[in-house]
Amino acid sequence: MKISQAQLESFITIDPQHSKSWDRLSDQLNWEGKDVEVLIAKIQQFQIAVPSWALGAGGTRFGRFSIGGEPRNLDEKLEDIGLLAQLTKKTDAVSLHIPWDIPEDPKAIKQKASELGIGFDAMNSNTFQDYGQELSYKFGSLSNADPSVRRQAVEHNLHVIEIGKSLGSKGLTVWLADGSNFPGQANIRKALDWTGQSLKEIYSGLPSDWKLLLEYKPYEPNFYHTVIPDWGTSALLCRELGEQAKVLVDLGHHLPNTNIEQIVATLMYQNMLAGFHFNDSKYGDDDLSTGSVKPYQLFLIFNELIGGSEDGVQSWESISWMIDASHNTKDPLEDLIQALEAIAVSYAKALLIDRIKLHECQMGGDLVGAQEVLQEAFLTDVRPLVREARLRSGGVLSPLEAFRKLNIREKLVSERGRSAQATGL
Ligand SMILES: [Mn+2]
Repeated sequence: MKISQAQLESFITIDPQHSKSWDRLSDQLNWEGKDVEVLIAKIQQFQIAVPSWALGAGGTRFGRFSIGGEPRNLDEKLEDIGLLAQLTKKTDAVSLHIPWDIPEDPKAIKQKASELGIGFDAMNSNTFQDYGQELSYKFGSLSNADPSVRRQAVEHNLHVIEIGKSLGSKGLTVWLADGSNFPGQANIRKALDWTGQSLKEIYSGLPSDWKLLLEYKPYEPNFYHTVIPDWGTSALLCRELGEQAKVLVDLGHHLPNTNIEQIVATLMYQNMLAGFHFNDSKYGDDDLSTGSVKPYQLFLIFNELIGGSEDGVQSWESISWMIDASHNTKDPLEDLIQALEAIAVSYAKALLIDRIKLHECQMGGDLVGAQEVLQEAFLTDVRPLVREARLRSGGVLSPLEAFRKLNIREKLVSERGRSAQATGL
């Protein structure tokens, strides 16, 4: 389904409440010497990809509760992202998961996506689950002790690149579930070596204008050792591959209290940051809505991202942005609307940081002043700025309100059925 312009009209009209709050905030920003038009343009340009697996209700190992009206095929997944794009103007790309999203007719899918204003972000391969392939990944894929399993996993990734090429994607994301559950089970050094060799074969099939995004994760689904547990191991492997390979940071893939903004700063320092998978967590890879638990951490991450790009160590444009969360108790579309909003708000707050003053405080050892500079920006209510940017892009004032008042979920349920479950993960 697509929302007609007429339906959207009542959510776009000038709202006196918004006008008042926007007048107040823009006056304040002008007074502080900030260029409001530049801020708006930056927020408008910032687009975050949505993965196909975030459109259905996720599950846990204990079960899955369907939300109803979930997309049943790739066409419907694109339609859902089209809806999000219409309302929020904050997403313009989908990240596909192979084998679940293999297009029967790539040309037709590409056409449909472009009609919805959607492009194809990085492709995702699957070597963490057996899904009809010949050899099992029970004991690993790219790191498997059996060379024929490694070969199969390499071939799969090369196949994913081919599918991506037919759709206009420019990236391959590799998340490796490989590892071991018990001490002694795997030869840790050899598993890493085999992984490096397998990745080299995949990398050699990468088109020259693509990038390889290599993810890391400390534990789960393996609980004793993970082959690529941290950013350092990922960076080490990327270094061996070449310039097109960079480290992908998934916010949920860290042990509790890890200083993620430091990892971002360190990777940018080496021009090694491939991109982000946004989500939030309390304990582990919880896949909670971005910004729901630690909004200050997200703001500090954006502080490093903006600082690194403004200082010229790594360009903003070279970084990929994606949401990677799939919650099991929320309406997935409402969850994504909230996440897109939280990301935009964090980014907007970080844009307000007085970087000259922060630099002076850092150089002068004024730690109190530095904290004030950061919190001054963080505590500013930037929602009128984010709304104004969205309205000017043709989005609605409040995407969540529009989603609910237009009864979009009910319409999807009647169109697709109460028990329609999204395909894939
Ligand atoms: Mn991820």
